[in-house]
Amino acid sequence: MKRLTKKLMAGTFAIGLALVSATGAASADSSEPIKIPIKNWSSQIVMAHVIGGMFESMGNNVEYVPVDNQASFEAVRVGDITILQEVWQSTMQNAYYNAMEKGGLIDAGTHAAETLEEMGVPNWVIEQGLCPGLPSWEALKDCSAAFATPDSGGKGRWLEGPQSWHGEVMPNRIKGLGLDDTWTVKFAGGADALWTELEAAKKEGRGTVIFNWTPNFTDASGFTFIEFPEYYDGCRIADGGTMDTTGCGSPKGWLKKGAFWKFPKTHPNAYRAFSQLSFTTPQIGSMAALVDVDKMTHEDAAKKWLADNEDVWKPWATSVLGEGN
Ligand code: TMO
Repeated sequence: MKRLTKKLMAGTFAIGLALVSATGAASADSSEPIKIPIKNWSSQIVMAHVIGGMFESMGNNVEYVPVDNQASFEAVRVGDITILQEVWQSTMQNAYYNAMEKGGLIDAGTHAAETLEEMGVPNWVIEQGLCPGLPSWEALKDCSAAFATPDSGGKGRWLEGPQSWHGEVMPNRIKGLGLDDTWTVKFAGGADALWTELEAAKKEGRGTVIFNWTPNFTDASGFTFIEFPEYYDGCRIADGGTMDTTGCGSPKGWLKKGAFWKFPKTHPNAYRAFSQLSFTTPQIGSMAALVDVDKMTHEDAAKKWLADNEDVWKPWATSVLGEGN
């Protein structure tokens, strides 16, 4: 009996070895959960569950960790979360590179999608002539009255995202452009408040200027970003700029991934898949649309997205060392 068990065990071990060499993996992933951050906009949350589903298909354990956007860069640096799946250049490059400089955060590659995070208007604001001259920012000098709200003290209102995304970038922008006599910035409590405002303004037939971004579900529904003076590195006050330069617009930027530096060691297979993963603008827009247009839960949206897009993500999950890596 003992002999038989030993033989069986030896056989199992041999099969295990064969599997390992067939996939080319030097070692198996730890069973410790991969900790994936949950923030407060739709594509980020759906993508968290898409990536989590991919990891689970590979036999990994995952845990979802709600985290404040700015705090997430320190959290990943010290390993409280394992990955960052959406690092947007305009709102997050400083936190990203600061954490990297301190040590503990590594660059895990760049998505195919180009990004823009900028103030803008739904297309019908332009079509109805509520601010002639848009999308040039100079048009704002003469149309603020059409964008006043009960909370704006008679000025035109920009509805910015939550302050945890952008800090003082937009209030500084208004001052830098000399628009602060006629325009003011209010911060939304969350992304949903931006979409609620879009619907309310349309119903009431009034103008609205909101913060928005691409990739997003609004790529398909008609949204125009305002064209500000061109961005360059250092133009913003937080980056060493002055009142003369901080009127610059947002960069047409990158969308990066990041990881805790130990992730490639503890979970070599999951890390390899994550480093290869790259989403396009329509792919990320569709993740957001499943929630914000189709009103699915984030979890169901991710399940549907994974089922509809196996040809996109399965190659990353089954990739082996030496193939495109
Ligand atoms: C960080 N965001 C994409 C919501 O601007």
